[in-house]
Amino acid sequence: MGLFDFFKKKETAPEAQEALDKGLEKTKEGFFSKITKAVAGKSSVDDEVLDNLEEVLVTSDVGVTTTLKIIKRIEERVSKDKYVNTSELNFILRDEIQLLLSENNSNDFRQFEYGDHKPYVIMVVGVNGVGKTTTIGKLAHKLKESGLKVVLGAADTFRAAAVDQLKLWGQRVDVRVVAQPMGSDPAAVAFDTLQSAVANGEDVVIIDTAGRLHNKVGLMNELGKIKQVMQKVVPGAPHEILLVLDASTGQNAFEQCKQFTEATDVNALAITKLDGTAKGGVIIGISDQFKIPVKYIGVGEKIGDLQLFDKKEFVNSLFK
Ligand SMILES: Nc1nc2c(ncn2[C@@H]2O[C@H](COP(=O)(O)OP(=O)(O)O)[C@@H](O)[C@H]2O)c(=O)[nH]1
Ligand SMILES: [Mg+2]
Repeated sequence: MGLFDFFKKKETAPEAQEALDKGLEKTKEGFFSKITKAVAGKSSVDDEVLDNLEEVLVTSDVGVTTTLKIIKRIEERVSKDKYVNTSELNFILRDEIQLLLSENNSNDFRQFEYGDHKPYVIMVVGVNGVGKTTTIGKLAHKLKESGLKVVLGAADTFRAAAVDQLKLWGQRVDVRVVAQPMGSDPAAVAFDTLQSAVANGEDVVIIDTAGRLHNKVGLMNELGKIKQVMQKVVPGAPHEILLVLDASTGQNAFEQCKQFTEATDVNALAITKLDGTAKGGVIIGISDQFKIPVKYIGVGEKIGDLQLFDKKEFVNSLFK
């Protein structure tokens, strides 16, 4: 089985769709009841309806810029025929959100080619508590299930608990973890991990980092140094810089995305904790504003609660 073939499996798995629907429950409830209220008693899409809709999108954490874009498109679309009913408006809104998402990053994870890189190196970044280590554990599990040899590097050496937590995930999913004592140089851990991955012929390396957002220059230096040593061992590494964002933080997630994309070459996003929040709309705004593909979504704390982000499924689920 090729790299990342587990994607294909997911497409047909009804339990994945179920988990997504369940994970988005809170977002959907908020979204829907608000839309229903926004258009209650109206038989046409007038300025008031559009204003209400705008408010719904903004309060669903889609973000102001993206909301205005969506409203403008709906305005243009209904300008000819203002007499659309609620279900038609729902359809138009769904359609526009889907279009917007597909314009922003046409690359669905399925289409990415990983086969040329061995080991394929993923550096995971993001502020404390967003779900980096958990996402790494879940991802390692999926990759291992699909027959790949995976190794994890505990380069979040800032807190002892962080190293232990990764080791625990390593035990749970039965993958090797390279670690040094707390306070060690994160770059040295990354170096060791890559070197041993090459020696062992492992397929995927995932490096956990502390990603402390002390200040931009500090972050840039820290991540830059890790990248540099990686390249000494595996030219072109890291192939993926995965920024993890916690959906439940809403607008803070936008700010973190801004800071991290300025500090390093983030080329993939994971949005976690969609299950616990009504702020799932952040995915729409972040995709639109940063044009970085959302690859993974976290819909729970369990080992199986990581999914590939599928725009169409996501929007369908949101409007179900
Ligand atoms: N409900 C839920 N909790 C999550 C998800 N991802 C991570 N968490 C929880 O978020 C907390 C912080 O996660 P952790 O991986 O330690 O974050 P890190 O500091 O970025 O490494 C933990 O309690 C995780 O169980 C998710 O998708 N859904
Ligand atoms: Mg961690």
